[in-house]
Amino acid sequence: MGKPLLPDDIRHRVPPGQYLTTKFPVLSYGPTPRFDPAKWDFRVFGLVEEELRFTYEEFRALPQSKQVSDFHCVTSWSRLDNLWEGVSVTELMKRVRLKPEARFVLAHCDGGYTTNLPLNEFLDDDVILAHRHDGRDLEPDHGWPLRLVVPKLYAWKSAKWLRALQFTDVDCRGFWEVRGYHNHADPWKEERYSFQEDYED
Ligand SMILES: Nc1nc2c(c(=O)[nH]1)N[C@H]1C(S)=C(S)[C@@H](COP(=O)(O)O)O[C@H]1N2
Ligand SMILES: [Mo]
Repeated sequence: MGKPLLPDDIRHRVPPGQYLTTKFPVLSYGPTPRFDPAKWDFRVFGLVEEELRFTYEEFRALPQSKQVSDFHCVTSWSRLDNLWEGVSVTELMKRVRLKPEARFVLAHCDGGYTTNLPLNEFLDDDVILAHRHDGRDLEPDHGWPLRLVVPKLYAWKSAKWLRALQFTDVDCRGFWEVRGYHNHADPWKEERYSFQEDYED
């Protein structure tokens, strides 16, 4: 038996090689870090005129917004219409003065996970630093208290337990990007593996 056909408007939102789920699987390398609000901070450093450091309270006091977006994991599940709440990157960047040489961002997480993005894609208006998903605080396994959400790229770029953003002039590959995953990760181009990079412009 074939798979039931999806309505066109939904089908066009599912990248090649992906199937839909309404579950929210947990994909983590390593254990879920413990969260201590007294010790937690969020930092912005690297190619900025002034480094920033927010305590948990300060970060939570920043203006909030909501985004609805789709989430595509390279292991081939996609979850549509996720409601994310938190601080949009647009809002955060009102407080950051980038040096002109800044061209890339490296996200740093509790536990040592990292992932890299080109600056222009990080600055996209759907990128958000989220603490809530579908109307609830994030579960610890899904990145509580803060995760990056980058809807247009495979979900390994959506760093959980985010603690810092580093702006750089050279591209520094992150945790999965040095372990065989594609540096860019566009699900519509199926940029899954680093060996594919050799065949691209
Ligand atoms: N810090 C951290 N962030 C991470 C990961 C991780 O292992 N550690 N896994 C990534 C991968 S591979 C995916 S698919 C998504 C999964 O998010 P979820 O577990 O909330 O579904 O988180 C990404 N962010
Ligand atoms: Mo993933």
